[in-house]
Amino acid sequence: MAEYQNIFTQVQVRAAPEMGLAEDVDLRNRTRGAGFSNLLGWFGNAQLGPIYLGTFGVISLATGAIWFMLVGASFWHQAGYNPGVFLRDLFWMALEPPAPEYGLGFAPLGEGGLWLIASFFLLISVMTWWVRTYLRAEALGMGKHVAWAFASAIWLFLVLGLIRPVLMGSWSEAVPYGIFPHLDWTNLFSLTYGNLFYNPFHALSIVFLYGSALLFAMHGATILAVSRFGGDREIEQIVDRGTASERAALFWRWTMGFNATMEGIHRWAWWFAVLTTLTGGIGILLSGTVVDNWFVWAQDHGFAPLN
Ligand code: 07D
Ligand code: 07D
Repeated sequence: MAEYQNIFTQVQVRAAPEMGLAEDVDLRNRTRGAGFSNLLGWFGNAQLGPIYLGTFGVISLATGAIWFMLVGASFWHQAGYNPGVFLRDLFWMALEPPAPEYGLGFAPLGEGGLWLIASFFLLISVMTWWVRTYLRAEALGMGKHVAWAFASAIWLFLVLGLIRPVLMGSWSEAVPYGIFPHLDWTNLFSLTYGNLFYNPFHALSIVFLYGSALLFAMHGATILAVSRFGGDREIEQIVDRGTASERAALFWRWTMGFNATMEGIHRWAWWFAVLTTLTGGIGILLSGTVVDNWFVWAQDHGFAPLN
């Protein structure tokens, strides 16, 4: 039986490109053409474009590229301008923030100043990308769910690199740019504050992270399992329940006694994802500002052994 395949689909539609809405959109900000790619078609929609750049898109891409190039230039310098060393040590090199003695002041370029400049550009890049998600949703008459979810990730990002360092009075508290060095920073953070596992907000963040994976797996699997009954048209099924929705709901009521609704499952997913970084940011913000040692804090609150 010919079935519609949801991913790695063998059927790729080819027609005139869908150019999308034109009302109230400044078309000068949008690329004119659109193409098709088989490769993209294996992963999702085969159509590439039109892409809306706009002022914020351009600022975001430009400042993001500057951040990336500054970090890369620092690595290139550290590698002694040797391509072999650069490639060999790429994952271990770091652009570090200034040392504690500089506090929140500026530092010489080679001693953290470059980290400050690069961070400024990264901040602009992430914030303008957020504005872009908000404005593009508004232009399409959509809700702002993506922008607010992204804002939750940005909250953790800001706590890690801006808000907490400012509260602690030193840029040295911020995260270095580097693949393994940022993992070393994460490990050291946990050790410095007496084992992050005893930070209840870290625990909550893990609950929502694991929960997100579980919910995503359950929802993705459920929709794939009923796509042969039209379940992948899930949004229509919210207002007009068909056999796919009925079966999907019944499956979960049979196996666990309860089912989410076709609409509600997306709210579950949204909240779980959003709460991962929202609770995480609270946990990081409290570390070193309000609580110096999470293990001792847990002892005080009766959930870590006293000796
Ligand atoms: C799959 C979407 C695509 C995004 C990707 C990331 C860069 C950075 C540039 C060195 C799911 C693109 C990466 C542009 C490289 C330069 C100049 C998202 C997807 C593919 N981390 N972290 C990674 C970041 C923090 C931790 C990988 C960023 C905290 C652990 C990647 C931030 C802590 C592990 C990465 C950030 C922390 C990682 C894969 C910012 C606590 C891993 C990420 C801006 C939360 C994993 C070697 C991924 C790994 C990993 C990027 C912050 C912990 C390099 C941009 C400080 C324990 N982190 N991270 O797929 O393999 O995300 O590390 O806040 O095990 Mg990290
Ligand atoms: C980082 C949000 C910001 C990212 C943004 C993206 C770009 C790139 C480019 C697309 C990830 C910007 C993107 C610039 C664009 C392209 C190409 C989200 C970010 C805006 N932990 N831990 C968490 C676990 C331990 C530690 C969260 C597990 C140890 C620290 C998560 C374990 C120690 C921090 C989590 C474990 C430790 C965390 C992150 C197990 C280390 C954080 C959630 C099983 C030895 C962070 C409160 C997330 C946090 C965090 C999981 C262990 C340290 C739930 C499962 C005990 C310092 N840990 N952890 O979504 O919020 O991050 O903590 O052992 O800061 Mg942890």
